[in-house]
Amino acid sequence: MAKAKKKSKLKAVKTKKPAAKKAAAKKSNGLPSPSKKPFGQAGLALDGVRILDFTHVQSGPTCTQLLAWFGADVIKVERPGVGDITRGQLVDVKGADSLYFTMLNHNKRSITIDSKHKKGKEILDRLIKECDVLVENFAPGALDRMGLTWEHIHKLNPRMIVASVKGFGPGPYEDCKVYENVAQCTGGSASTTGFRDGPPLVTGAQIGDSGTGLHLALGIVTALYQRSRTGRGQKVLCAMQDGVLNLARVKLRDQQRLKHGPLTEYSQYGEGIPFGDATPRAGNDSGGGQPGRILKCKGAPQDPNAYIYFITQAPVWESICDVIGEPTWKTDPEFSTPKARLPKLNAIFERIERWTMTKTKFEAMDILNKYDIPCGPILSMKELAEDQSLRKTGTVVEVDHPKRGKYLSVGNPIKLSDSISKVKRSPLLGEHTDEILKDVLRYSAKEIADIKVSGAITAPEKKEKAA
Ligand code: CAO
Repeated sequence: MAKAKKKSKLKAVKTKKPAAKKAAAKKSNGLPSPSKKPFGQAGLALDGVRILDFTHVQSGPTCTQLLAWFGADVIKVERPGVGDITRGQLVDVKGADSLYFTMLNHNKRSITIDSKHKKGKEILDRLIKECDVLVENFAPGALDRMGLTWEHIHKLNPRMIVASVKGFGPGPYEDCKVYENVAQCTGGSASTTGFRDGPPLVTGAQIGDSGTGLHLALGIVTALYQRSRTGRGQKVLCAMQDGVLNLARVKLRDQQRLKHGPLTEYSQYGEGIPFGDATPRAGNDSGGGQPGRILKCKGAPQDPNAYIYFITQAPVWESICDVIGEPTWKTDPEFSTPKARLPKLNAIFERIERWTMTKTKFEAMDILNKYDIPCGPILSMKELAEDQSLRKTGTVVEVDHPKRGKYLSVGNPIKLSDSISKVKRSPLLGEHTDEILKDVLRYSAKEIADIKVSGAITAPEKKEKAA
């Protein structure tokens, strides 16, 4: 009897197990149970993802650098002897890779392959089979001319995601080569940047290149996520014009508002200057509904960065009046409401500037912050490079390089609590060619020796010298 009881108990346990498992899986959405490892010690977010990095200059490299910081194995393919053209552009230390290159290619491995050489093509095909994502930002058609069409890649590896940056999407300009400032101009940024009475301006922030690289990185991780469900890769395309327009979307908002009357938060409204049929340049006016300007502080204009951005946010208007010494403006109907202030913004900001000019930008920041008045000092690159809080968070990092010594770089600006980026120096040209041929592509020592003499991974000049 006791035996029978035991048996039935066992049976009950046996039958319960799969059901319990199923319920647990349902509860966790099919995900593994939460890691017991401390945060930051469970590997990196993109561990196991391998990227065939065919990028150069800035837009593509910013994308693959981000993926590398998140743990992807990024294999940068470069032309033998030359490499990414930026290695030799804006050189500051003779004989060393330029900062242009080193600051855009951290945490990657470099392999040199002549993609137009027969043996080079064979190596590339092998790499395609081993990688999850191919990222490129060649001129339109260049990848196809190498023989690496979508059909060819997809046949070799149906799981491959092929991600591209181009200047323009399909349309009249799709065949054009594009650099940063061209994208800023064609994406609507330049026409809306600068002062109304001056020419269009480009911005210092590289919204065309680095901005599009960011868009592409998001496209890639999204495609990787979809692949975990569908099992297949797809094409990801980010056109620089589209990326800039996306970042300038508030200006397309204003374009449509024009149909319904003047843009009252623009200084030109208060100055009585009529609006045309396109979003005008707005100087340093705030892009949102809260009027803002860049104002001089103590030391300006001799010090080109002794300025502060000051926002006259409506909820803190009374504090602003007290701080600048105009307490009557709190109740004066000419100044007390946002609507009443709009036509007088020039006069209001002139008065505020008379106050900011009595303070350094940091003193002004300290005082204004006590009252929650939104503001920000204009920080120079020198000040940012020396900022200790940015060093602490890893946003500004010091990196050591065998040929140039120590240099500063911008680390990963995206902080994940369970995938902590460590910035490693950029690779020397072809530094990892041998290890990738051996460990990733599993070529034998004899095969590697044959590849070396084939000319597929070495520059023609070097071959001549050796002969
Ligand atoms: N082995 C052999 N050949 C290689 C190679 C390798 N490893 N890597 C590149 N090449 C070849 C390409 O195949 C191409 O040859 P073809 O013209 O015969 O097809 C050639 O190098 C030049 O490539 P490219 O046209 O892309 O380079 P470019 O300097 O003339 O143009 C750029 C640069 C950026 C304007 C262009 O690549 C482009 O428009 N890219 C898309 C938009 C973009 O990313 N712009 C931002 C750049 S950052 O400001």
